[in-house]
This record gives sequence, structure tokens and C-alpha cells, in this order.
Amino acid sequence: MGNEESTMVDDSTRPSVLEGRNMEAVVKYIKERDVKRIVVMVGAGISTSAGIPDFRSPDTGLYANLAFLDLEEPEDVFDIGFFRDNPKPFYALAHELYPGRYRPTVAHSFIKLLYDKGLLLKHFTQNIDCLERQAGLPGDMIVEAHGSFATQRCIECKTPYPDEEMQKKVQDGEVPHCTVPQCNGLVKPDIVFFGEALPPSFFESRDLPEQADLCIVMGTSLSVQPFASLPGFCRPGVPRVLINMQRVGGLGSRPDDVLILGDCDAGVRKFAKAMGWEEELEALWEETNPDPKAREAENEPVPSRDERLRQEVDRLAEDVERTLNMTDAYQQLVREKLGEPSESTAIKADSKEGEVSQEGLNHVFPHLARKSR
Ligand code: CNA
Repeated sequence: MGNEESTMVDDSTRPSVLEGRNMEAVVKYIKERDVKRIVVMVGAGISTSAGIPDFRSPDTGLYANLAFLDLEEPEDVFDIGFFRDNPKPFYALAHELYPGRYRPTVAHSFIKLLYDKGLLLKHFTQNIDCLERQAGLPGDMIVEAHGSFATQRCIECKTPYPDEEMQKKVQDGEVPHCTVPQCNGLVKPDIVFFGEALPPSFFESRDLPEQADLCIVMGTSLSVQPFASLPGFCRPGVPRVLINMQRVGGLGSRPDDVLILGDCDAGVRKFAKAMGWEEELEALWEETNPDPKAREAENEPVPSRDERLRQEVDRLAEDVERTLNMTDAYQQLVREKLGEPSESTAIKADSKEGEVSQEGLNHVFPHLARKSR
């Protein structure tokens, strides 16, 4: 396994604790040293295979694709000052990123597996997508260093805003306002924007990497401080494994750093295989499959002739219904072409110059456009 193409080893220094700077040596270290305090540190790269773009990958990253939002700087979408003036670009983006639309990746399930095995000390994430929670990792094992969509509050009086209301507003493309009538401030998910402090949980857990006996860093450019300094807090002699498309943040500079360069999902699958956990990992990931029909279908008996006939009638009835709906949509399109008013989403309906229509996001998230059809 150590000779795989995606496993690049910096041989300039001999390891001090590991037998070699490769996955097999890490697995041997875990088993022989009874490792039980693993810290995991991740970023947007562990969610890209779920369909959520990262920020900085050229061409595919979010920053490379936000030009149509008509922002001076793509980072403005996460700027608290900009949000106060115009929250609509953020809510247009939130509509696409909101939890519930994406399935956790194998990398998320691998972290859950470390927890199930009793090996996880803490999981540090920069991601705001809540996919770790969705993969089953308990909230108290996660430090969401840049906050997340899990909770939200008024930016003025800090009154929390109800989850269901928030979900509805985001789905409807509306900007939520504080429920305290005399306040009516803007509501924002507890995501850390530029210009805001990191959550207390980050500072409370910041010394945990020092207690770790193994560190795994995945899917991050390690370019945002203070998160980027976390791997540096691991004690010398504690192996640090980087699973990422490219080498980042000084990882590889210590004798016991191991670089597994390539895709995160492929990397954790190799890790699990080397640990003898291959099937457990796939089973755990399968639990996150949102399509229970697909799972049930595998165990379903073959339908009888009568059942097949009934299914065919149902299918034809659905086809007719869909055709009628398409006719409605076509009529609406003709009305629009003739300049008559048509139904639109809330954001589009009152869009002004420089604001955003939800449809405009389709080229950034083409997979969603396809899904919603
Ligand atoms: P980043 O700066 O965009 O870096 C991502 C890193 O992951 C890069 O080094 C990529 O090469 C690498 N990468 C991308 N895809 C893969 C893959 N499939 N396998 C292995 N490596 C891959 O993102 P960071 O997380 O480092 O930057 C911190 C920002 C990004 C935080 O503030 C986040 O809130 C923010 N962000 C989060 C999400 C999310 O929640 N999913 C999405 C986009 C951005």
C-alpha cells in the first residue's frame, strides 16, 4: 500500500516514531501503540464529493463561480458589514447550501467510524454544512470552528430564531427577521462571517491537539487562521496524516508526517482497508443513503404479474399528470414572453439591480438544477 501512486512520501527525513512514512506504518502505530486519542481537522474538501463546492479550487470553487452575484469581492457574501446592507446574496447561497440537500461523504462516515471505535478525541471542522452531524457524529464531539447552519439568531439583539421557521424562510428564498417586534433585526445562521469572533467552543478545545496521539488532516487548504495553526499544536513525535489533493500548511515537514495526496474518499477507503474496517465503513456510509427505496429494493421480492400491471397503470397516470403540469409551465413561459406577469420566487420577485435570482445559481450548482427537475 505504501507504494501507491497517490501516496507521496517526503523521504528527506527518516521517521522517528513510525516505521515508514506511509499508511501501513500509521496503521501499525495505531494497533501497536493502542492509539485512542485521534484528532481530525477538516475543511471544504471532505464535502466536495457530496456536491458542495469548496472555496478555493480553481474553476470549480465557490469563489471562482460567484461573479454572477455581482459582488465586488466574492468574499463579500460572508462579510458581516455587507450582510447588514444586503443579506440577499447570502440567502440566495444559503438556499443552495442548506442542510438536508446533501448526503455525507465516505470521509464523513470514516470520522463517525473512528468515533464508534472509541478512537476519536475531537473533530475540528471549518465546514458549515453540518454533514458530520448528519453522518451521526454527536454534536459534542464536533468543534464547528466557523459555526454552521445548525442554529441562528438575530444579529442585533441575539435572540435565537426557531429552526422550522428558518428552514421555511431559506426554502422560500426569504430573508428572516427577528421575532422580537420592536427589534426586527436581520437573522443570520451562526456561521462565522469575516469580522466576527470564532465560537467559544473553538477556544475551549484548542489545547486538545496537544493531548492527541494521532492527527488526521483532510480536505483543507489550511489557509484560514486560527484554524490553520491547529496541526502545529500536536506534540513532536505524534504522527500527522494529511489526506488532501495537494500538500498544505507545512504538513510533511516533521519526520512523522505522512502525506496521502489525492481524493479524501479514496484516502479514507485505503485507511479503512488497511485497518480491516472496509466493510464497516461502507455499511456505515450506506446508512446515510437518503433513498430508503433504493435500499429496500435490494431486498424486495420480484413483483407478481398483477402487481406489475398495477405499477404500469400508476406510472402512466403519473406521466399524464406530469404532461399536464408541463403544459402549465409552458403557458407560463408564453405569458412571460408576452410580458404578462408570472409566478416567481420571492427573491426574484422583488429583485433590484445588483441583487440575485435563485435561478442564477444553477450554473454554480448544476447538479441541483438537474436534481430539482
Ligand atoms: P478551501 O480553502 O477551499 O480548500 C479546500 C482544500 O481541499 C484544497 O486544498 C483542495 O485541493 C482540497 N480538496 C478539494 N476537494 C478535495 C477532495 N475531493 N479530496 C481531497 N482534497 C480536496 O477550503 P478550507 O476548508 O480549507 O477553507 C476554509 C473555509 C472554507 C471555511 O471558512 C469554510 O467555512 C469554507 N467552506 C465550507 C464549505 C462547506 O461547509 N462544505 C464549502 C465551501 C467553503
